Amino acid sequence: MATVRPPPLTSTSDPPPLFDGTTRLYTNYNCPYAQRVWITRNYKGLQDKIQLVPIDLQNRPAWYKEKVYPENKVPSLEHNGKVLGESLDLIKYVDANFEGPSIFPNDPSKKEFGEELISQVDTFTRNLFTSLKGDAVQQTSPSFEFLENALGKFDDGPFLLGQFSWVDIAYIPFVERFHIVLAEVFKHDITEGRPKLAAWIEEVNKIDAYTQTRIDPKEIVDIFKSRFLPQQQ
Ligand SMILES: N[C@@H](CCC(=O)N[C@@H](CS)C(=O)NCC(=O)O)C(=O)O
Repeated sequence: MATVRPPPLTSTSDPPPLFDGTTRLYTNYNCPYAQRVWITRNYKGLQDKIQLVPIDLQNRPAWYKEKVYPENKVPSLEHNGKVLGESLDLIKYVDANFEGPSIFPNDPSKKEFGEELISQVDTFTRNLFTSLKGDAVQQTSPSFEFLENALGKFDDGPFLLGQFSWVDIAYIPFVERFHIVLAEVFKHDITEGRPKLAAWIEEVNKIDAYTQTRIDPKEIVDIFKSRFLPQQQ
């Protein structure tokens, strides 16, 4: 299903009519954290209930920090007269406060393993970004081995908790980026010798709620080269 992406708001854009009862997800199309909440909104079928408000982070409107979210980051969610932030909290909040299929399993062993994987996700992403300062192929390897092992825990589906869940949503934006960058810049395929990781990426890419949030791989490579890999330019 093709969707239209509204253009990002810049320093010269007027704010939307704030706190008028509309639920708004302030986002940026290139941000992996914001992407988590965008996937959640799409997966739960909330396209008409949660409006996307993209912000140009390079040329931010002053009203965003002053009137919406003092942390001045994306994502944030305007709902019921309040603005909340932090992508992992927002996944939970959207799941708990809106209709649509749940992305949290009921099975206690899946709940427990899910919490364990979420407790590791910041370390996982930090290690990926740190690897770009050294031998990226070698230094990212333990992170992708960790995912390969995690994917072996439940055999009732190809996702991290068997069925698609918030844990897949938390990890995939970062795996998407490093899969592309390692292939394009370092000529390394992170799925080589990792069949479960390969199947997971393939299956996540069958979910419209996710594919609608993907950005052009070339743009990812350009962003990484300019921000994290100046020596590769
Ligand atoms: N811990 C936050 C991280 C959000 C974040 O770092 N967003 C970046 C964009 S990807 C941002 O807004 N950066 C703007 C800034 O730091 O000034 C979350 O999970 O939501």
